Amino acid sequence: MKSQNKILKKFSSQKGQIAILIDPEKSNKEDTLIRLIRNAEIAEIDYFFIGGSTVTKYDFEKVISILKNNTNIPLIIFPGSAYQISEKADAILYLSLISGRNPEYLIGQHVNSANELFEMDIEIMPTGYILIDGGNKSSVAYVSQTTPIPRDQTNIATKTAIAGVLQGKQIIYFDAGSGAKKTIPIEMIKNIQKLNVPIIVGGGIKKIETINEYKNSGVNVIVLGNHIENNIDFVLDLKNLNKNKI
Ligand code: 1GP
Repeated sequence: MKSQNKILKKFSSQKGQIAILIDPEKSNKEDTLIRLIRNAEIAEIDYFFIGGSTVTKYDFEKVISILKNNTNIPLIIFPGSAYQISEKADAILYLSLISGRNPEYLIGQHVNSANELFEMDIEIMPTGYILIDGGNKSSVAYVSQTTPIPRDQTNIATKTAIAGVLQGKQIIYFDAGSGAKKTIPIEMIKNIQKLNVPIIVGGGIKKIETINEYKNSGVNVIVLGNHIENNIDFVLDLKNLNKNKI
């Protein structure tokens, strides 16, 4: 466990930073990953997130090694389960699925990996992970057997985020789920600005326009997964945007 909060400080330092999410179950070919890395370096992407709901340990370790060996872009684990941990990453989002009521994703998986993670030289980032209904059933909702917060229930989402911060979470992640039809409502983000913790938003983001809206509403890190898996060259469109941070 690293004592200094290098990545957390970087999260807090700017709005509109970009993370590319790599799900090793879907993206595990070395040549494709190298192309993605090169595009990400050209576009000055801020982070790679790595993880998934149903990824195997083999694919997770293979992809994390390819990334570690080929880029200096910070590598952050977005774990789907207890075995998705590695010292090759710079940090891990230590997720508690606080929109759900499944103890396995609130504490169970954490206990399973606690000893190993404690010994690792990696930054631990306690994160309140809040699933919002994205208009379709997401794999994370299915795998975690939890119900996302309805997208018109801004009050519940806000109270959940507040409770998370009061419990000591240092980051709030609003996720509409990978491949969401509808992205996280801007209103929800505005309501949690007062908490003064970095905000991550993801799920279904495909447009520069949406990214700009999030940036202007105070989102620190905007996550893109599916859309980039389907179109690696979209990363290059993020170059100018990245130069324009507020
Ligand atoms: C999902 O927030 C991420 O957990 C990213 O979603 O794959 O839809 O971009 P997408």
